[in-house]
Amino acid sequence: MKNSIKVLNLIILLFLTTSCDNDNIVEQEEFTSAEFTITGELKTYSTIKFENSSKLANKFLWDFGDGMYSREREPEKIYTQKGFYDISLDVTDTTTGIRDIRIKSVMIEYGRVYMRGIGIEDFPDTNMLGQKWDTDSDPDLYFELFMENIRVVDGINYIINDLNPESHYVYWSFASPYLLPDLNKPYLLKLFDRDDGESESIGYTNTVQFSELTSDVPHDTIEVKSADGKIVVNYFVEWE
Ligand SMILES: [Ca+2]
Ligand SMILES: [Ca+2]
Repeated sequence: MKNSIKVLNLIILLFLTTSCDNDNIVEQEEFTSAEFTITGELKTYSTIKFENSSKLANKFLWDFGDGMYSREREPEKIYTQKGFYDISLDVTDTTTGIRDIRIKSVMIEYGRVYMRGIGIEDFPDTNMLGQKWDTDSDPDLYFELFMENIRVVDGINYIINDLNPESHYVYWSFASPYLLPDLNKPYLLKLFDRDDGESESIGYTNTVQFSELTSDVPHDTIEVKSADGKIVVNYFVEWE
């Protein structure tokens, strides 16, 4: 009898232990937890998407770290300022009242570049034949800005006639800042002299990709030269 009670106790103990273990496993697997991933370019004025992979939660509160909040399950977000942001997702299972929070930090870089003017620091005195740009008077200068093979700014309206030959410095300020449509494409500037309705090429600069410059401390001016170094151009830019 004594032995059989012992065996029974052991069986009950085993059963309890097993069922306890099972309960624990079930609880751990189905515990409310907050989790998310961030997709998209981490740049200002880019749409960033938040994929919500939280478990056992039906109430969500997103804090984007810039004073903005959302209660959507999978919100989208556009940052307009460069900086570090702590993004938190606070989830609740309203039936159990269990809550969890997940925080991730992101660095948002500049996503926009405006050009507000172009400065010509220098250009050659003469053409390839060694002739002056203008036989009767001083050179007459204008530019065209290209993105790949597309002319994005036609500077013919900004032409400066009869430049002082002693000073090759010219600064063109745009009436309204020009937003560069694609920072990943190469930009270059072509310079022309114009007489009697005909344009003569002075030359063009090396290309610059503004996307390579957006992670750095932003500069107000970016200097670009021609391959032979005779044309020196400054882009005056603003970052956003
Ligand atoms: Ca000329
Ligand atoms: Ca002239």
